[in-house]
Parts: sequence; C-alpha cells; structure tokens
Amino acid sequence: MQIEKHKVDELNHQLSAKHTRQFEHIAADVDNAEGVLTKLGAFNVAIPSWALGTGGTRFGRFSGGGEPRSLEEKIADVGVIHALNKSSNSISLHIPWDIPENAAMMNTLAAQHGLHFDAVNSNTFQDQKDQKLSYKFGSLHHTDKAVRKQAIEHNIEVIKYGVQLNSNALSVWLSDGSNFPGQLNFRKAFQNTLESLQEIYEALPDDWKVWVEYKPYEPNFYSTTIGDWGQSYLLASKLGPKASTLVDLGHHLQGTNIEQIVSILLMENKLAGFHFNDSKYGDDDLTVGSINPYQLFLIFNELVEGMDARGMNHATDLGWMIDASHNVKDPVEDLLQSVQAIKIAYAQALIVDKTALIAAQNNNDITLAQEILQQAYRTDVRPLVAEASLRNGGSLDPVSAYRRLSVREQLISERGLKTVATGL
Ligand code: RM4
Ligand code: MN
Ligand code: MN
Repeated sequence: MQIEKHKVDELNHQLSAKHTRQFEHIAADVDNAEGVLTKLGAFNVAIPSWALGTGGTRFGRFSGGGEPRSLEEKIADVGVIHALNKSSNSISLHIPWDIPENAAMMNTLAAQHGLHFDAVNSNTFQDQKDQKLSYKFGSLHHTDKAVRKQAIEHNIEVIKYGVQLNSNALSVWLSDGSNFPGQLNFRKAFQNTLESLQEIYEALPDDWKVWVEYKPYEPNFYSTTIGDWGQSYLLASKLGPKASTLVDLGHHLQGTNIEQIVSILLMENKLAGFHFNDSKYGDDDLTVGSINPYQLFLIFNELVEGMDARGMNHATDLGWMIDASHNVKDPVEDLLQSVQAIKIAYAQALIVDKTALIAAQNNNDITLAQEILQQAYRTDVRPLVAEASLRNGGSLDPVSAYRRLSVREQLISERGLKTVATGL
C-alpha cells in the first residue's frame, strides 16, 4: 500500500491553525530556529526489517494483523513510515531473516518509496535449517575452527548481499559467551573473535565499514565475549579504521552512563552509530523515549557537541538505526513514535545554549550547567519537529495520521488477520 500525499496534506490542513500558532511561538523563542529546522529536515533514522512484525518473548508471541509476509511487504511498511514522517528513508536488513533474492528488484522497489538500504546485519546467533554446524556454543569465538569458518563465511555472504543493495556497512552482533564459570577461556575466546573478525574485515569493500555491537548478557548469562564498549573498542582498534563500535541503548547494565561512553567513542573516532530503543531493566527493546527520554536527550547532547567538535555531518556521519521489538503495540505505530522521540531529543540538543554551557563548565558553576541543559530539555520542541516534517512533505502528527488514514485496517484487508513476519 502507498500513502497518498494529498490525504496527508488534508490532515495537515486540519491541524494547520494550531500548528502555526505553536510554531511561531517557539520559532520566536529559540535561537536560529531555521538552522534547527534544516538539521531536523536532513535527519533520518533507519528502520530494521526485523521489527515490522510483532515480537515476542520466550513465553509467547501474539501476532498482530496485516504483518508483512515478505521483504516486499516490509519495504512497503517502511514506505508508509517514511511517507508519514519523512525521516525514515532506509531499511536495515537482518540476514537470513530477510534474504534479498532479487536485489535489483528490491532496489527499485525501495526507490519507489524513496528508500535505500542501510547497514546489513549478520546472524550467527541462531541455527538455520540445513546449517552444517551449530552455534550452540558460539560462532566467531568458537573453540572449533570449522564453526568459526562457517560463521565467517556467513558474514562474507551478508557483505555480498549488501553490496548488491548498495549498502556500505556490516553490523555484527554476536551472542557468543558462556553460561557458567569455567566454560570458556576468556582470552582464547576473545582472540578467536578477533581473528575471525579480521578475516571478515579483509572481505570488506574499500568504502565499507564494520560495526561491532556489544551486549553485557543474554542469551548467555555468565559472560559475553563482546560484553561492553571496552571490548568492542579494543576489537575495533585492532581491526583498523573501517571498524568501529555500535551502541545499542539496551545493551548496558542499569545505571551505566551511556552518554559518557558516546562522548569518548566519538572523541576517538570509533563510534559507528546507534541501535535506538528504550529499557527499564535490560535489552527490553521498548519504544525509544518511552522510559527515559532524559537519557536520550543527554546522549544527543553529547552527540551534537562531539560531532560538532569533529566537524561531522549529523545526518550522515554516524549510523542511526532503531532496534526494537514490539510485543504489544502495532509495530508501525511504535516505530513512528520512536523516530519522533529521537527527533525531539535531537532538536532539544540542538537548542542547548552551548556557549553558556561551556562558560558554566569552565567556572564550575554546576547549578547553571544544570539549568542550561534542563532549559533545553523542558522546551516543547514538538512544533519544530512538526514543521520540519511538514516542509519535507510529511505529516504534522504521524501517529494520528496513521490512525486516521486507517493504515492498519487496510494492511489487514490486503494481507489477512493472521500473518507472521520474520524477525525477532
Ligand atoms: C540483539 C542485538 C542485535 C539484534 C538482535 C536481533 O540483542 O540487539 O543488534 O540484531 O538482538
Ligand atoms: Mn542491537
Ligand atoms: Mn539487543
């Protein structure tokens, strides 16, 4: 299905008087509102192909209606998201959950929706049907060279698919680890992982990157071989300039200062980008901004500061991606909410009074520093986000437009009530 632009315009028109009032109010208040709008307008967040269906837990999965049954339908769903928010112009594939059999056709289809393909993700955390060797005890870190080789070959195959899709990054997340003390020699496991990644690194085309994602626990509960940003950074440093660290917000133990990690990785030019989500306890994969929007703002504050310090382009120089699982919400609504939350945090970070903050920091004026940050955080920037979307031809209020256009109902009538998408 395709969203008709005139219908979005019509809904915008109904909201127009209220929006104009709110927008003019904030535009007058904020320094350089036009500059903020330009940056917001250029900002896009990739949608993961594995999050377009309803996810589940190990206790069950309650599928929703009208879930995409194929990659084509997943592309169509991302097309819907992008038509509404004009900020989701790419899709990130997880292989083999989604195999682009006919890449040329997929590229054309994506382009018809104004989309392209973002980073490709490999999967060596599950055994596939007909797979020769098992990943039960890990993949790139495995004690058996033959298993490592199989996992390396899979990653190289994923790069090949990615090349056909004009992607330029391979994202690697390993579940490799151990469940019990004594199970693993940490040093050997790390060394095996490094050597395996080196082989994958060698297979990267010139303009490609490899992003090394870390996670402290799950599915292994005693140790994870790439368990934190230090281990990922170490691997990325040893691998070389094409390798960097991917930060998934849910992959930290409670209380971790993620914004500080982000700041240091950026300083070292080793931050690949993000898997955005939110969490209360662990890798909960909840809607971005639903639990801790202040943390998201603080992360964006470091991103804007750190990227500006290096003269980086906010929109293109890091990988921006959602990685979430929607167990009880309509996935499309959840993704729309997530992208809005990211843009809100970004806009708030853009309006931080940086000169005043630097002065407060230099004077050790802690009270003032807090006031400055919270002044930005407590500003309702939603009219700026809405205006940026409007100027790009998107909706002033994507979630409500999605509902008012009865998109899910149409998807159900096209695809049926009982459909199950591949993915988490
Ligand atoms: C992992 C990790 C990876 C994602 C898988 C599905 O926890 O976040 O990025 O690909 O889940
Ligand atoms: Mn992730
Ligand atoms: Mn995760």
